[in-house]
Amino acid sequence: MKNFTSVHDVKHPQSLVKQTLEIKTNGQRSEVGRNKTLALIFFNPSLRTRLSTQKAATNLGMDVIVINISEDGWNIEFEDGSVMDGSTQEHIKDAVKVISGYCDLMGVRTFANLEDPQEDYREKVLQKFMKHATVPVISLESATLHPLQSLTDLATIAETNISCPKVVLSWAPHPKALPQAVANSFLQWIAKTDAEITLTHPKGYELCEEFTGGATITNDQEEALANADFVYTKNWSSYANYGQMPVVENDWTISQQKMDLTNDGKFMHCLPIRRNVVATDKVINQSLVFKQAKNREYAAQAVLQNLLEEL
Ligand code: AN0
Ligand code: CP
Repeated sequence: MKNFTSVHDVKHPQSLVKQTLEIKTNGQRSEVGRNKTLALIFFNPSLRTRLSTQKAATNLGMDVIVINISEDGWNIEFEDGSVMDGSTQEHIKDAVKVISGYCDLMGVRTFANLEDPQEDYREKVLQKFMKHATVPVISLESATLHPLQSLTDLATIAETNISCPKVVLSWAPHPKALPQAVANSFLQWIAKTDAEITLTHPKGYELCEEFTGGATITNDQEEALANADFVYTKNWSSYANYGQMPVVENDWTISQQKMDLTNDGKFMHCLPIRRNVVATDKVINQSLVFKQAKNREYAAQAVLQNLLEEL
């Protein structure tokens, strides 16, 4: 594995899932990262990704340096050839080259701006890192994908040992427009498993077709939930009407009554979650969300280990 930015960077996604669970079972400590440094660059907030990746790196004996670049760094210029006489002070190509000199692996978090779909879907910021970094790049969530989360989600499903599970990906309400990254990425990874996947969302919240192949799609949430083994829930804003939030008439919050339609289904969410908006307290309290959050550490460690072995 040369970089970790999507499922396409991974030769055998199922082996990486297995490796994640082996790390969980057999203990985390190793010295494979001794004398190596991981740089974590955040353009956007994070709790889980930041701490789990940092912990995973420490488990491998690595040193970690972290910067919230939007707050602590100079204002970054992204356009090639621009005359930088305005508010930006440092060009991305210079910043990434400099960061490369301080580390052996580099992680970057950069959310969608939800204004220009072309810019987001061609991964403007992540691609600049890929272009200018001289060390492997790990996505800590990009404009359109969140592969560390998806690897974790597959491992969390796999450790329940339900074969050919029925997995539902359901849209849920949220007061602010959110990216499609978690949902896109989950679909991309779950397609590599034996799961039967149903996607449900209100009209107007269709995802980019690049990611929905192989999924059964319905606007009827209750129909989708029938007999589900896993209910993966996430809000996202419109893709077609990019970044907008078309009005939704029905109640899409996941309640206990809705979970009762499932096959004793397990509720999943990447967190952070708006309680009693996305799902009710009762549903969240009986869910897999904390297992998912903890599994982020093992997934990050599996990814770091693979990248370190190829240095
Ligand atoms: C982000 C998102 O929806 O992409 C991060 C999720 C891991 N969520 C929020 O901004 C609330
Ligand atoms: N699930 C997840 O990526 O959480 P953070 O945004 O807190 O890192």
